[in-house]
Amino acid sequence: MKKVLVVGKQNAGKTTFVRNISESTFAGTDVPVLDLKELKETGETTTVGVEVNFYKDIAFYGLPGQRRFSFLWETFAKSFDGIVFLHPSFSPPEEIDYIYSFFSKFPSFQKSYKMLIFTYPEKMDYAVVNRIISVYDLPYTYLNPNDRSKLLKVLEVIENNLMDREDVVAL
Ligand SMILES: Nc1nc2c(ncn2[C@@H]2O[C@H](COP(=O)(O)OP(=O)(O)OP(=O)(O)O)[C@@H](O)[C@H]2O)c(=O)[nH]1
Ligand SMILES: [Mg+2]
Repeated sequence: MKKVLVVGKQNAGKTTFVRNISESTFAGTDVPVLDLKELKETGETTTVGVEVNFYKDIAFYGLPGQRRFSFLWETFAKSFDGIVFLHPSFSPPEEIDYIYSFFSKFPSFQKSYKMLIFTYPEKMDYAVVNRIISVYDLPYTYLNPNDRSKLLKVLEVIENNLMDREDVVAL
């Protein structure tokens, strides 16, 4: 069983990505977001634990986007075969810079399959996307993770790139 981490900032689309692999096998940990001024729910949700789903023999782990849950990133970063960075096409790069530097410190990172996925393709900011592509030099694509047929194509690419890699050994 291969292990792929799905990381990225809050609202990048990680839960949507992991859930749409297959609704029936999804295990999630979202809770409603509270507006602390109004003391009412905003109608949005955020992930407060780790979510998981399976595509063939690959386990996808969606990690929470908020930095206050980065103790969970730590645990899951100990061993992985692939890492998918989701980033909204219009968001300044600070958060992906932070997340990339966090995960790149772990021994699994170097040999892992890495991919950049720009979400919200309809809101694309070329300056942002070009800056990120040029800094990280990783395979990348655009995807609204609500678009399941495109998501399945992306999963196939990830699977093909993971196949001929050795399983990672936890250190
Ligand atoms: N229009 C559009 N909406 C998107 C896209 N990706 C995600 N969304 C929506 O954005 C909202 C938040 O998406 P989530 O998948 O919950 O985001 P997340 O990355 O899991 O966020 P956290 O768990 O808080 O870190 C949902 O309503 C999604 O349907 C996209 O590419 N385009
Ligand atoms: Mg989430």
